[in-house]
Amino acid sequence: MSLTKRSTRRRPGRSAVLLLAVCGVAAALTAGPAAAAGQETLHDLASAQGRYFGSATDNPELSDSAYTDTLGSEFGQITPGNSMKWDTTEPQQGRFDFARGDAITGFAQAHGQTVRGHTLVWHSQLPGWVSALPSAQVEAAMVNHITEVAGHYRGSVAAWDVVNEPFNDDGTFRTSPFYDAMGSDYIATALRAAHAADPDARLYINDYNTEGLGAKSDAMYDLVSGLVAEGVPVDGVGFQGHLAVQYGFPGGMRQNLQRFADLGLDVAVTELDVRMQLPAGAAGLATQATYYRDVVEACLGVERCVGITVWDYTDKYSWVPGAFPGQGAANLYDDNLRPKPAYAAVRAALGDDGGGGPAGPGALRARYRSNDSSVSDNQIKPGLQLVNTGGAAVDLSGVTLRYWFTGDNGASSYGTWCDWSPLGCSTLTHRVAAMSSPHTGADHYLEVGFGSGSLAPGTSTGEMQLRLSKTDWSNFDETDDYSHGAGDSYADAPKVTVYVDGELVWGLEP
Ligand code: 9MR
Repeated sequence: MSLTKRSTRRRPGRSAVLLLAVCGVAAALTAGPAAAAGQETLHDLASAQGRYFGSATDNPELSDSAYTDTLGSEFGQITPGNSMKWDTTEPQQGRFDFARGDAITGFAQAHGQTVRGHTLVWHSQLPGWVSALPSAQVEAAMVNHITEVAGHYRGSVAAWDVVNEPFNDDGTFRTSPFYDAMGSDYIATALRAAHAADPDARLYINDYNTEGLGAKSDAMYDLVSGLVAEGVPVDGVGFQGHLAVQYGFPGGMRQNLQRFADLGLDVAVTELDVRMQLPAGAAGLATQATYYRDVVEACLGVERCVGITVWDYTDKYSWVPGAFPGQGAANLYDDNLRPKPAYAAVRAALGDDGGGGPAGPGALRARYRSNDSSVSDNQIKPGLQLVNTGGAAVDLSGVTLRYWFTGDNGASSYGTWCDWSPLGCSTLTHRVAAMSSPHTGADHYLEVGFGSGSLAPGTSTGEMQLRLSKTDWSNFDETDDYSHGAGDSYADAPKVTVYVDGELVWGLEP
């Protein structure tokens, strides 16, 4: 993205962003007009819903200008992945080094972003001298660390993860030099020290595997309920959101966030990523997109959910492959900084209506619902919509959509029908084509085209009710079909692909 574009993009002023970050309520923004030619950013979309949308980053990445172009424009909040941790900021007792953290806050200030400080008290990335301290000296060292670090960043960090990862997965307290020296009281002591050092920062406790209802989130709930009751300065709970498609989506995430909000606390998704086994296939990326969408929806469903931070926005700089060998592809953008289906899913969940979006093929997306009452009869009935999310009309004459399925046994020739379309079925073309190299879930596709016409900016074709069968009317098993979904209401469908003049512009082929 060019500097010119960046400087004209819609961005609330720093004070507005800060206000949002600290208020924890959905507030309407009085932002300037969207850049005429620029698509709204993730943060623009989130801001319109009273939230921020942020990304982690790290110092080595700041020399990658393609990376920083997007970091500085698409996101309204950043979190240093490493550079405010104890081993960086106080590698030797009493010797503080803020150079790397300052580079992050400097970047944020230059780009009108807020910063979540991460993290003051954590069992990991702790220099050896802390673990070697006699127990009686740990509290003073911890308070001094918090006082110096939070004091240094006063005014440039909007929120702190004061205590990170205090729990084991079973909900018991994790041992650490702090817990060993002070028991669980170290948490209240740390929060009080942080509040004294920076009374304006929002103070969080942050953990992973607490996104859904369960033993660990119950433990967090009990902890913060007690802190609130005692008047300890805690403002929010961070839910890291390191998810994996192979482990399922956390159960009851919205309800879980809501119960913390009901204590009068802010909640935030602080480190979102969704990993999978490599190599990433279309199915994994499509599932991943639904996880990102569901996290956004959970946050938007809770008024006190102040924002979402992804744990870096690109696979290029993900921590996942290093920590989980054989896994990765966890982020919104791929290794080449190209948006993945999850990016479109997040945009849609944030309410992107395409206003001010770019003209042209990149603005098209397919939506789908199943119109089938039976997945095992002799007809397949996809309902499709084509949406132009952009700011200019799209000529439909070169546009096609593909719905991918398996023919199963029986005839290899097909009949296709359009049962209804507000465009008029006579304006649609449809046919079934066989794939030269079948893939899992697909050996044929239904191709839908438009003889002519154009799709105005921000509009949809409306529902196109399609139907197909084999000429021998033998049955299908649709359950394993690539594009098939069970949903009976329209949703963005990255497994229904869209082409302009034969070039893929939306979705992933099988
Ligand atoms: O992203 C961080 C990575 O670069 C470090 O190597 C790693 C070391 O533990 O920490 C990563 O960030 C972690 C965060 O600070 C706390 N939650 C889990 C994150 C992923 O490990």
